[in-house]
Amino acid sequence: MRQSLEPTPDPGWIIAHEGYNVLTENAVESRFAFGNGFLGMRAALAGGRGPSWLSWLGGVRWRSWPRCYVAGLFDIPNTEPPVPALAPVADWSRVLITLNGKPLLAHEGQMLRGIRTLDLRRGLLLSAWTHCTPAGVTTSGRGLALLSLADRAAGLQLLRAELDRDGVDVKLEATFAMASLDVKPMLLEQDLGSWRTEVTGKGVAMAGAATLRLGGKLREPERPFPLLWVWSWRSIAGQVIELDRMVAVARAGNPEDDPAPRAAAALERSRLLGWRAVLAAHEAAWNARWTASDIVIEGDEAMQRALRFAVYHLTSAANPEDEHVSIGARGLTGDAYFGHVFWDTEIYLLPFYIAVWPEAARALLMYRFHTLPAARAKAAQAGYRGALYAWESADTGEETTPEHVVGADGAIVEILTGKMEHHISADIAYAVWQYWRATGDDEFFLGAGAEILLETARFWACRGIAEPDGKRHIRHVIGPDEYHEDVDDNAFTNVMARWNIARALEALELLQAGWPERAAVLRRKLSLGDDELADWRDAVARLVTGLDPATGIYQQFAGFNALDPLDLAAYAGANMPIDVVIKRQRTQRSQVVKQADVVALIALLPKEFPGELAERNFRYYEPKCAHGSSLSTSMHGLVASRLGDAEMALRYLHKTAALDLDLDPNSAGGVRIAGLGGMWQTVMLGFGGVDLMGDILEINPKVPPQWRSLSFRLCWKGRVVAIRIAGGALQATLVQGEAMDIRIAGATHKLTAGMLQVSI
Ligand code: IFM
Repeated sequence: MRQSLEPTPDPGWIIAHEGYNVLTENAVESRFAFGNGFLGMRAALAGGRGPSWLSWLGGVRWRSWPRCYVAGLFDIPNTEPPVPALAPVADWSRVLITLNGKPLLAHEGQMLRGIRTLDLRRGLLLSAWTHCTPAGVTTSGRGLALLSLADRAAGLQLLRAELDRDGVDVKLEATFAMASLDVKPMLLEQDLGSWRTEVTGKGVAMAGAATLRLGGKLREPERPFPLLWVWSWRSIAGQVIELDRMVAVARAGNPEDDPAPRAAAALERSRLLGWRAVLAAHEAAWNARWTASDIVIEGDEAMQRALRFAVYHLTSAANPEDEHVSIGARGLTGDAYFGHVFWDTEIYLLPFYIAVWPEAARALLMYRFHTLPAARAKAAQAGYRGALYAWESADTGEETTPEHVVGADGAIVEILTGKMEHHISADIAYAVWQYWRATGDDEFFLGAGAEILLETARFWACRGIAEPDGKRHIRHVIGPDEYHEDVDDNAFTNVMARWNIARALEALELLQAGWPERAAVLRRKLSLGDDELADWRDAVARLVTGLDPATGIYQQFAGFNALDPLDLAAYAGANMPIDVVIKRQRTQRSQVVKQADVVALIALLPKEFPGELAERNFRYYEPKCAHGSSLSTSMHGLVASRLGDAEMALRYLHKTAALDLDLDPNSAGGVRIAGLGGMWQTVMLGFGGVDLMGDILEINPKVPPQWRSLSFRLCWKGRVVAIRIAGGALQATLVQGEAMDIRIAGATHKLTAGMLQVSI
């Protein structure tokens, strides 16, 4: 049993943090968060007093923020402006220990050892501590917490501790600490509680069970209140204290649905199994995920661990069983962005799921299908046809971007992204196409994907208006570079829009050829006539792209080249974002890019940048980018690696890895999951050279010379293929599925049972 609470011995699977620092604790809690796509928890110390704040000159900010989130449980809290936000539920892992009437608190007395460990291999948060109180009583112990990947409703907490002396009056309370005042209690029984969100009327139920053993003997708890267990006893030195707690959670989407019976049934499942079997099933589920998704790098230990950290959080964030939720910008690890879903999911995360967990990718795309009606409504409201997805989306798909926020100087700042950042529609279409290409999931395409492609294409054709210059323009948008608002003909937006329309036309042709009846039904459903298709073709031909044929440079948006040049290198030492350093207005007047924009386009549509074009545009825009978003460095790393600039690519890769591993204060609001997905892309799609968009699986590796080998698995149209790149050769093994074609470094091979080795 002791083994269960000890980390996997291989350091390649371990992220550990020793000590407690009030300034970085909130970032540690995000970094060590754990989850299963339905539930997510921040890694606050179980023995703490709960949320705590740190005062600073401008007010207060939180230092510890224990939170348990349930995917899709959105309410509209009493905030200004009122936008839907994930409603946190009870922190079911809180433990309060009192020794001779005094609470045992980490920051009082002396913490002789306090270490939190993320066991990536097993999906566990582990802790170990030795603490001496001001009265000189030493306690030591270990903890384990998990949210089960085998049964997403279930959580488990184990605590093992001992005191160094006899005769101390000990009280241990295992509590369910409520996090949100905005939820109304509906039911409180001994082991079961149920609540409803105030405004949206969604339900959540939590059931709990706790046992305590002293020296191996079960003790009966007092139950003074539902979901509270209290034990009191007099200590014996070295006597082992064992607390086992199980929790089960269920969500209900509407007031008619009662989640309580489901939570109770889930708890019963865990109880029947017992904690060892719950733990074993969870570890087996993680093992299966790692078999599918582990990437092994020989020659770069730090990157090996960082990459596993990324895969750990990506795995913790998704739920293939729920197609009505998606992944917010911080997963279920923090409050930043209120749990809202951005383009981050389709552009930064989806390639990972498509390649190693297609079921999760499908569920995420189905979320976009279920929110298509809201996207149609948003387009219609703005005067367009087709589907304009919400820039920030929650449960219904309606636009949830706050219309304004209060800036650091107290002034109101209008937020225009919800009104203008339209490229989201093309980003979703891109993900749909990529998923279909890589999986061959025709059922998804026929039932959902094609409709998304057609409706987004319809939006773009309507959005790109013909003007007297004979071209079609997309005006009044914001591209990925959000420093420049309300611009015309943003190259990223326009080229993605054109690509979206072209793929919709191609999809329709494929549908008509392969499934003529389904194509006819869909066209009837969407009232898609020949005239409209002709207009789409015209849009493909006439949409402005921003490419200057004389220079081979895509102008980021109309007028970008006329802005003031800015020497970013002169601000290299500043530890604030450039728009704070030079202020908003000067930023808007300058040729400074917030995050990969044209560079993101090179990454997503490399075929639009043949020959020298990719290199030329990358070298032009890379020095202009201030990386004011965590989404930026990975795209630069991806493009640099494809261009063969391994040194620069590695630099960007390590920068991306540092986002959450170096305890950047911005991690406090949750891990930057898009950065983690981007890291995976730099390695797999960049250095590994995997192309998920082709007609057959294509691999053009460019592994940096520092790495002795790179090995991974990926799914392709129902097969599983294992790849190892080392010593100038690529080995491909068909692990599962039928023989297939594979293109390696430009040459096509047949991959059958057994191993294929190709010199590269
Ligand atoms: O989607 C991003 C956006 O591109 C930059 N600001 C943060 C958002 C959420 O991560």
